[in-house]
Amino acid sequence: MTAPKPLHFPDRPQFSAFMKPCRVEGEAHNLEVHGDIPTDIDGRFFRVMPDPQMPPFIEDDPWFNGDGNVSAFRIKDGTVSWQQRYVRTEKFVRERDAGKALLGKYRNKFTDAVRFKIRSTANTNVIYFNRQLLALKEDSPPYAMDPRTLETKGLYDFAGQLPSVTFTAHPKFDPDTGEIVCFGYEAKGDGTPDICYYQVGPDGVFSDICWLVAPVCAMIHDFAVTENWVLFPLIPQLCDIDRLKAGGEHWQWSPETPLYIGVLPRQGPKSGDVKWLRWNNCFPGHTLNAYENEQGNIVLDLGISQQNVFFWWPDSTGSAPEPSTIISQLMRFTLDPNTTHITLPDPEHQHCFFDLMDPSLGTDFEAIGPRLGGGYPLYNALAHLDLLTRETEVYFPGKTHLVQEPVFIPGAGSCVEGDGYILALVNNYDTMASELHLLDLEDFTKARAIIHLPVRLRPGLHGNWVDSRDMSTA
Ligand code: V55
Ligand code: FE
Repeated sequence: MTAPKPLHFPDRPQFSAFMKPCRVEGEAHNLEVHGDIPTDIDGRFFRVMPDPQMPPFIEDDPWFNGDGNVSAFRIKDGTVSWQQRYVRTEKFVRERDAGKALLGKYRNKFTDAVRFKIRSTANTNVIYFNRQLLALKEDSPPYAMDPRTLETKGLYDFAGQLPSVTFTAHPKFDPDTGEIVCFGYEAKGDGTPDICYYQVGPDGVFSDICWLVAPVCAMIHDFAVTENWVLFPLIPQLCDIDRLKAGGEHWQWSPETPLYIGVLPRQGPKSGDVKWLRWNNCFPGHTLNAYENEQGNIVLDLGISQQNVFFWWPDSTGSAPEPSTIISQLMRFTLDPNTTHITLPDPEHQHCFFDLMDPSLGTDFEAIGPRLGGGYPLYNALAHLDLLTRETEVYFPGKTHLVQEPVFIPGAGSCVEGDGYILALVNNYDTMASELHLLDLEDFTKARAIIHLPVRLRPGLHGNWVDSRDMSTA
C-alpha cells in the first residue's frame, strides 16, 4: 500500500462540472420526498455509473472507461434510502493500492502500466440473478455483489461454466422460464470475431452453448430475443488487433460496413445455423423488443442512427459527427431467414418508454451549458409511445434538468402491460444535485413524487428494478 498523494482530474469536459467524478461511497436514509410514493412499491432500483477513482494517465480517457460505482435505491412504505459502493474490480483494488491509475486505454491492454488478469471496469449494467447482483462490462465476466450490502464478492464465472472470456452487459430475462439469454463477443479475446451464445437457467446451469464467427470483429452491445430466435446487431465500430498492439483505440467507425444482424435459433443452435442479414450502414442502438408474427417472421424494434453515436471513436480519417447532430429513430425491421425488409405489422407490445432529446421543450441550454461537462448523450425528457394509437406523451422535468435511463416498476401484482410507474434519475443543473422522479402512468406528464438526493450522481449507463417479492430472503 502506497501512501496516497493528492490528485486532480484532467481539465477536460468529461471530468468537469456535472461530469466531475463523484467518487462517493456511502448511504443516506429516508431521503427528502416531495409528493407521495405509493406504498404498493416495494423493491430496489439498482444502477451503475462510470466514475473514475483515479485520474487516468492516458490522454482524453472516455466516459466509458470509468470505474463502476453502483447505486441502490430501496423504496418501501413510501420512503427511499440510498446506498452506493464501487465494484471492487481488480483494476479498482490495484489502483487504490498503488495510489494511481494503472489501467491504460479503454479495452487496450497493451497500454496498461501493469499486467491485469481482468480489465473489467464493471460499469455498464447491474442485474439481479440467482441471488446475486452482477455488475457487467461487455469485455469481461461479471463481478458478483451482495444485493443488500453492495459488497463485492468477486469475479463470477458461474461456478466455472462460463465458456467465453466475455459476457454481455445486456442479458435478457425470460419471465416464463426464469432463464437469462446471454452471449459474449470477442469471445476468444481481443480482436477475435468469435461470439459465444448461451442460456442460463434459474438454477444457474448453462445450456444451448453455441460458438459463432461474425463477418467482422464489431461491437455487439445490445441484442434481441424472441421465443425461438436470438438476434445480434453488429455496430459498425470495428476492432483491429494490430491497431491495439500499436497503442491505438479499440474501436474505429467503419462507414463501409453494412448493418449486419445475426439470426440464430434460440434453442439447441449449431454454428452453421446462423444467418447474417444485411442492411445499409447505420448505428444500431438499444433494442426495444422483438417477437415472432403470425407469418413466422421476426419483428425487431430497434433504435437506429444514421451517424456514429460513439463520436469519440472516429473513422479512419479521424472524422466524427458533431454530437448535437446525432439523431436516433425507432425502426421496425421484419426479418425472415433469407431477406430483410421493413414493414409496419400490428404491434404485439403497446407501451414503449424511453429517454428523449427534444430541444423545443424549453430546456435552458444557455444556463446549463457551462455546467454540463461532456462526453455522454443528453436527454431532456421521458417519453411514452403507445404503439396502438401511435401517440407519444412527454414528461418534461424542468428547464434546468436532464434525465438518465428510466426503469419501469410494475403495479403490485399487476400483469397488465404498462400498469405501473416509471422511475428515473434526473440531473438538476440548478442545484447541481441528483433527484429521482417517479411518474404514475395514470398521468405520465406529471411527477407523482420527486426525491432529492444529498449528492450529485454522474450520468450512468443501465440499471434495473428488482421487486422485493422477486428477491430471495435466503
Ligand atoms: C456501451 C457502454 C460501455 C461499453 C460499451 O452504452 C458500450 C454502450 C460503459 O461502457 O464499454
Ligand atoms: Fe446499453
